[in-house]
Amino acid sequence: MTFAVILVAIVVVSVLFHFLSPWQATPLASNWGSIDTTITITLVITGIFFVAIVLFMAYCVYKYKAVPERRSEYRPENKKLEWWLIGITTVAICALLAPGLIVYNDFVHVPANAVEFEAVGEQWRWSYRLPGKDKTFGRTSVTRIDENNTFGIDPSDAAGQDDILIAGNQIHVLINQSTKALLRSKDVLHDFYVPQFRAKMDLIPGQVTYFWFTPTVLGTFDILCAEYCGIGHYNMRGQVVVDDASSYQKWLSSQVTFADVLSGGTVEGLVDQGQRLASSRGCIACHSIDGAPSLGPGWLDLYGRQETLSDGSQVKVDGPYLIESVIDPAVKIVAGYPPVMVAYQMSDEQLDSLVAYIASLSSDPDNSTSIQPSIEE
Ligand SMILES: [Cu+2]
Repeated sequence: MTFAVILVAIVVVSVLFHFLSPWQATPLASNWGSIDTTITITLVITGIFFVAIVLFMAYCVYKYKAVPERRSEYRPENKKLEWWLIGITTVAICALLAPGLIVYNDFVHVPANAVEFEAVGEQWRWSYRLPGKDKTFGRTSVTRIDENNTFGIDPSDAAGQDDILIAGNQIHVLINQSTKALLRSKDVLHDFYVPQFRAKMDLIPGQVTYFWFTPTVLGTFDILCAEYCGIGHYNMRGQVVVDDASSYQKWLSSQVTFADVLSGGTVEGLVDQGQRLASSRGCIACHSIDGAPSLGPGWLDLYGRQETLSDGSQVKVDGPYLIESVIDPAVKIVAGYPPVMVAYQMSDEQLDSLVAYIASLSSDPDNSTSIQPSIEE
């Protein structure tokens, strides 16, 4: 009897939890209401089966409880019941599968008027490319990827010259405009997921995957990597900003093209160069710049500070120490942090710019003025 009551209680609590739980879906912000419908259909069908099966178990536990002297009934076969079970199960499985197949078919059939953007994932950040005025992306190849050509665009392909390269984790899209997302990965599996759009797709190294969506609500939405991709996975976040036409044009006009990058673009100072490097090489995935806790030591007020190392010794954070930490991070680990950073190869100029950028995040003026060129010619 007790066991039957527990089973009934499990059913009641599960159903109540489903309706009363504070963890409900975020409001929909795209055209993919049909994905919500599919999830609802799945929940209803599996919910009905869950309730029916557990209640049937409770009934059997109660009705057929052990009674001394009573013998088990023997019913070797019941053709009629078997046909019913086969029929109901078949219908239910079709009802579970069919809506998903129909919606997925829509999800990868891109309307002709869709505009495109490309999202490139790597451990552990996002970057984006737009096709530019010719509406055609330039050819890419992994063999062309280097620190100046982070997308691996073929410079000899005319279609690539006007491609717009977006630095940083934020992409803008136009409201009520069908948009195709093309997805590439530089290293391992990632997954592009915007919960409010109900849209997600894996990034697979060596392939270009895609889907489309139409954003229907203005605002900023988080892009989450939804495929476990290494120790910094939790921090692999980006943002998609849904703009109206005028804000979108304003944003677009401030972006640089591949041709700008090839020609050296705008002359930038050492600190700006370091900031761009920190973003493009993914440093900021593990080192926060605003004092927030992160996988490695945060950079806010780091320069000039005394740090305690894992062996108990002290070190002052200066140029040479920072450079050593980039090119050979395992030598001096700050106490309390895991030894997970991989060694980075950078030119002397890049290392200097990175040090200048980290020093610029230090509020102590003595520290920022005492930057020494750390690499002697
Ligand atoms: Cu990822």
